[in-house]
Amino acid sequence: MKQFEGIYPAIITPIDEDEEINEKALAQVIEKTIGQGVSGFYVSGSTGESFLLRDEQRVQLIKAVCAIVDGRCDVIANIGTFSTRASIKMANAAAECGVTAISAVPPFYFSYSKREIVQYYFDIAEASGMPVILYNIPKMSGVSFGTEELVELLAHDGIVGVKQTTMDLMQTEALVRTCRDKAVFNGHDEILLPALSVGVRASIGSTFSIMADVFVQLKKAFDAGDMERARYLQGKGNGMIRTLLEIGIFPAIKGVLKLQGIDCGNCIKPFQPLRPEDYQKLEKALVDLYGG
Ligand code: NGF
Repeated sequence: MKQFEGIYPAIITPIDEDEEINEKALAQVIEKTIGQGVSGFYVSGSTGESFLLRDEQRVQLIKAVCAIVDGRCDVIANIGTFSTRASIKMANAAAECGVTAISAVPPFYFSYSKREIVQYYFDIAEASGMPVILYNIPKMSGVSFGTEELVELLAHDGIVGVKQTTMDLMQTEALVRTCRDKAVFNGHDEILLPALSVGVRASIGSTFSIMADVFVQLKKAFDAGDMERARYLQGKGNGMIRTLLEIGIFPAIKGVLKLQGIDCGNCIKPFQPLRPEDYQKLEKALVDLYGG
């Protein structure tokens, strides 16, 4: 079974003024982060504003990322959407684009039963034949997976991992220990170091698009047993994350990329453009992170 290890930016979706995908900026973000040592990309996720994109835009995005990456690292595509049938259609399209694996946010809005959610994942895995990574993001999806439920899902041959966008490190530790042949991804960048300490080997995160180097170095320091440096780097990253969260994480990430010289446009409305005072805060956070 494929081993997933390292830092995976949950990539933003650059758009132009008409809210169409800007593939040139996408390529710039990908090249910058590959240069910083990432292991792959998580595309069409929350950070990618996937639920604000039209279906054909999601496919365009996945196709563009696969073409730009061109086999240099992994591409994981979130294909989850409102119905099982639509998710399978998106999974098949992603498979044709050449992704390494697919991932799926649980079905939301209607409060589905556990039985319905489990079957949703089994149906996607069986119909697509693609390796599936579960997407545990209770804060946004409203679906709180229990540990036993995740273990049951992970027992399926087609389900190869889970992305834990939760602060529940007790659950993450239990999954790493119990499901040894599966990939457990950390999903909150601000707790990468604690997640590594419970045995996690890979992390998917939105802020890696702007500071992958910090987190690549953090993991290297952890692996070398240099805890002082690992803690220092987590603290550096968290300084930036505090500012991003204060402003609004996804618009703020695009704001930082703009300050770094890559104009990815705004987020899709109803997200609002950043204000001058937001840029001032981001400029300061960048100086604190990388120096003047
Ligand atoms: O933004 C959220 C919402 N989570 C992201 C990440 O898990 C999203 C996380 O990096 C993701 O993987 C995706 O795009 O699908 C946070 O932004 C970061 O830890 C700051 O809190 O929970």
